[in-house]
Amino acid sequence: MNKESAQPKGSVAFPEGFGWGTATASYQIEGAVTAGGRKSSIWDTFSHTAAKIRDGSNGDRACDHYHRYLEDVDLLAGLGAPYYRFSLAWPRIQPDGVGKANQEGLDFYKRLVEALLVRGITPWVTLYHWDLPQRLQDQGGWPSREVAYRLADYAEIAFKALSGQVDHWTTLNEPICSSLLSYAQGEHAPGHRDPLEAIRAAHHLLLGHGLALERWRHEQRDGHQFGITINLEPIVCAGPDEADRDAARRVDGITNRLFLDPVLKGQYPSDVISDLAPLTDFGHVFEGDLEVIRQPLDMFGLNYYHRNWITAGDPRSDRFSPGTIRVGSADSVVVDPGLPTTALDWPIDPGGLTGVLTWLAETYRMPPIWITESGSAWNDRVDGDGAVHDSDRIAYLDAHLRAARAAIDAGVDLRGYFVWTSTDNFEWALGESARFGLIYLDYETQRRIPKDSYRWFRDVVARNGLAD
Ligand code: GCO
Repeated sequence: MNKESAQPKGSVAFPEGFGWGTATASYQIEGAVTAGGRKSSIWDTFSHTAAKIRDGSNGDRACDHYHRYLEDVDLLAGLGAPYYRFSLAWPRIQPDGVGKANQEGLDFYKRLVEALLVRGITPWVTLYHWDLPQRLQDQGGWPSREVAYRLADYAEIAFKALSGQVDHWTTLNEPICSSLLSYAQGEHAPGHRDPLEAIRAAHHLLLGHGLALERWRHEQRDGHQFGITINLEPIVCAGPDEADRDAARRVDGITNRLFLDPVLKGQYPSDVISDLAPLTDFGHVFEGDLEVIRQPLDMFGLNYYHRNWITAGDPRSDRFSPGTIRVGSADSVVVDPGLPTTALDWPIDPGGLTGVLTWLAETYRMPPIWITESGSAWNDRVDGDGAVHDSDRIAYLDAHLRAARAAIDAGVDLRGYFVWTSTDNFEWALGESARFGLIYLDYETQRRIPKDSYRWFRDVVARNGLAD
């Protein structure tokens, strides 16, 4: 982190009313996977499949937030951040993904929302953060168009139950993960390796987004705000040749523009359509779909972790990083930019955050932007004094907040910044082995220990900015 701490310092103030918060996702924190009528999601199935999760863990216990939500909400209140972003578990609300609501599931979220509101915290709901009811996967999952309509029904049920108290609603979290990573790269549930399934899944997720927004707008009252969260991995061309530039363009297309362009412009990028021509003629895109997908948005959620540096090359070479190569980009290579890294070997790249924010504002007609996730994993441990001294996380957040402020200075309409995440939780394919929280979790005892970064972020929120 030395390079980071060598960045220019000095106090930094954020605009008045800036939206500080933290973010979580249902399967990552709730545990209690059979409580209250919940049935299995694709993540239950996947995490119980041998060798899918790095440390062999699963989400059965996670943070046991389903039972301990009051303790968690008290910890959020102690942080003082005005927003809390969380997702609803579809298999709690509609255990088979279809039909009438499971009242017990809705009641849990009503209690949670109530607990947040009485502590002055604004709830920010994500409808779908990847826990598709298993029954819908058995019927084809996201490669099947039907599931988009099921999402719209679920969106309506959730909205009718909670919209009296919840103003902020986002449809999807990171559709690239629930399509390409899940159906082509095999890394996320359901763990398929079929590029065509993945491209169809991407479209049906986006269609589901549009259909859900239509339902919400129909029921809308004053004060409701609607959006989507997309994660962007800005691509840097890391080689001198035309072939390198083409590789970078292709990876950017499939990673970023495949999702942004339909949502913000109502079209698929023409270069991505031709890149994918050997695979599909996009016959799964029906007339009118793109108008449904491109809806007015009140807010755009950006999740940012780092850029990727790409050259042309043979993916079987030792520079190949399988996790980031996408459908239609097989002859491209991710290269190491030589930046300091987090415990997951992810580059620490705050400059990319300023860059992507300004690029978005210059390239698209953007609604107000919120950073709905930014954070880092470290090998945290409880020290002899009983505390968790996570100075690397503090330096990381400090650098990214300076980068966010630089984008505001450059004219970007950035309204908020949510740290990923409040408490250490089940990090998908990495299980319990990656700790992203401001609060340390002892999984065995379920004890929560606020880390140094928790107190640091509390002070940032209180002063609405960074100290010297
Ligand atoms: C994602 C998700 C989060 C992750 C976080 C850290 O980006 O994958 O939205 O659920 O836990 O990003 O990887």
